[in-house]
Amino acid sequence: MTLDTPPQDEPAFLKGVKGPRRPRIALMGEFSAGKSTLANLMIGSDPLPVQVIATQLPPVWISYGSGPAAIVDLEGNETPCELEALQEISTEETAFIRVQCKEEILRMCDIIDMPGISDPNMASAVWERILPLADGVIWCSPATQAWRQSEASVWENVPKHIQEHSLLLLTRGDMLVSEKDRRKVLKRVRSETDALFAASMMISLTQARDAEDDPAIWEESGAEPFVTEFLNTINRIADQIEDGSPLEPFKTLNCEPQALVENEASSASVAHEETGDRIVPRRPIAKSRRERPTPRPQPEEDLDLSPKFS
Ligand SMILES: Nc1nc2c(ncn2[C@@H]2O[C@H](COP(=O)(O)OP(=O)(O)OP(=O)(O)O)[C@@H](O)[C@H]2O)c(=O)[nH]1
Ligand SMILES: [Mg+2]
Repeated sequence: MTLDTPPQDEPAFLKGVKGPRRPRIALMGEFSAGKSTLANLMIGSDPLPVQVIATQLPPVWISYGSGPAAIVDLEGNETPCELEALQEISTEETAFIRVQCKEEILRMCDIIDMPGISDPNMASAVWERILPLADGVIWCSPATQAWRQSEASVWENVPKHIQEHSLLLLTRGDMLVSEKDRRKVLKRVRSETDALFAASMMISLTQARDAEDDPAIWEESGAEPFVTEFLNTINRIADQIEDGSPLEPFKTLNCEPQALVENEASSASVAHEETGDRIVPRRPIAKSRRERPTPRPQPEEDLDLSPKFS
């Protein structure tokens, strides 16, 4: 595998991707490590049916917009597709599946949900050809068997400039019995991955997903430090994107946990305020995936533009 150099020329399959770009974050890891659960948690609205982002699919590239889902082949030709029919896709001929939705986090970055790294039914080329296009990776590794040799051997070939904008996320933290066990695993993994990631932390994705509006459960899940590190990472990448940051400036506002912006119009108006060119990490919000709060008018100080971690 040769992943050591950034792509000199953009591959043909990117010809439909035009204009200034957002930071691109790939979600990677072994089969069933929690990548798609994380994608849904980050995006917040479960834009894709579960089976669409399950195994044996090519990378699913999710970005801000309202266009139809499309299969993008290796030459960059796009075929609109029904998300429900994606099981029949040819992974050899497909570069990625493009999905767009208008969720707040996608104003900050594109998210690429990758297939598992050692899926016996899928050639590694399927994710290897997309990986060099990512600016950073969130590597998911189940805490119960964290950081296996197979993961380490893939990661050691990932370019340094990607590694330094990447996070190691130990998922399934809830499967470890005690806090002592969690600390022990995290300590071991940190010593084994020293300098290979910008930061590493443990999370229970299912707990974070189910936290709804309960800040205590959200905090217990480990999601809070992850969100902070994630936003710091996005900020660093945005700073380094040479062709001008396409990002909407975000404003730091103190807010209560329930103060969610669900209304796109009000969200956009605040997002356009001139507040400098950095995105500032702010307090994450747990939000129900089943019942979205009704949009309600709020004074500007109460608005929150945090990623929707439902
Ligand atoms: N208990 C627990 N279960 C989790 C956690 N994260 C993910 N899961 C479960 O693990 C299973 C696999 O999760 P996915 O998100 O589909 O994993 P994936 O990495 O996308 O899997 P592939 O795409 O098939 O490689 C699902 O049943 C999730 O609910 C976690 O933090 N705790
Ligand atoms: Mg998946």
